[in-house]
Amino acid sequence: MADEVILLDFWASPFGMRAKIALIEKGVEFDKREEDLSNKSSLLLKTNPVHKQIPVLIHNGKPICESLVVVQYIDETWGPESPLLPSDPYERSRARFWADYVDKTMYSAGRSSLWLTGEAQEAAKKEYIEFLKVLEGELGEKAYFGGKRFGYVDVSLIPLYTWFYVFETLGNYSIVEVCPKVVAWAKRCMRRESVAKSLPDQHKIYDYFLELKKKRQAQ
Ligand SMILES: N[C@@H](CCC(=O)N[C@@H](CS)C(=O)NCC(=O)O)C(=O)O
Repeated sequence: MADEVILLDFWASPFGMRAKIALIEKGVEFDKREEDLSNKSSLLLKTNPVHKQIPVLIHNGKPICESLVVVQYIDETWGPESPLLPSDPYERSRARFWADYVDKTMYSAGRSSLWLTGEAQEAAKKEYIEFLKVLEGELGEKAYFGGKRFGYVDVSLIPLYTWFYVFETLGNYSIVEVCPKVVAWAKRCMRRESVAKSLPDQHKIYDYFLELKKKRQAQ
């Protein structure tokens, strides 16, 4: 019997993009179900009762939550010939370290730089740029974070590229000026089918964010 693979998703979510990239990389067919996050489906509430967040991957009825856990599950379940995580334990630990760094730093600083105001916003923006510079240093002259192959750290970070235009426009700075290698890496990743198919247009994200901000301010 064929596998049943369902992804509970929201199109603008960088976390959902991680799962989609990994599934496409592995050639897994999946049924993508768009969630209305202001009116969550009973399936989402049932399959992720702890966080009630997307993405949730449901494989033959079994739910897997948290995007990085989902990506690791996909990596371990399908396509061993094209692994996302390295097989060497030390290299694996490094990949996990950098994906964790992305989660702990980039997402929260990025969010703060968009939602805070005044001095706090300026501080979050500076912090975001500093975090990006650390990633620029780690990438160095490599094609991808793991070396020559597209892998786990790339999957964890590349969704943020869709939000770069929002950060640059609202923060009034240029990411390519501070982190040219990261931008060249992002463009390299965008040439992959898995990434191109999973990342929405940066302008669409910008319009979505402005709309979201307007709605929240009106509340
Ligand atoms: N740590 C989670 C974060 C997931 C997350 O923040 N999902 C957001 C969409 S971007 C969500 O479902 N928000 C709805 C809510 O929190 O009520 C992961 O990596 O999967």
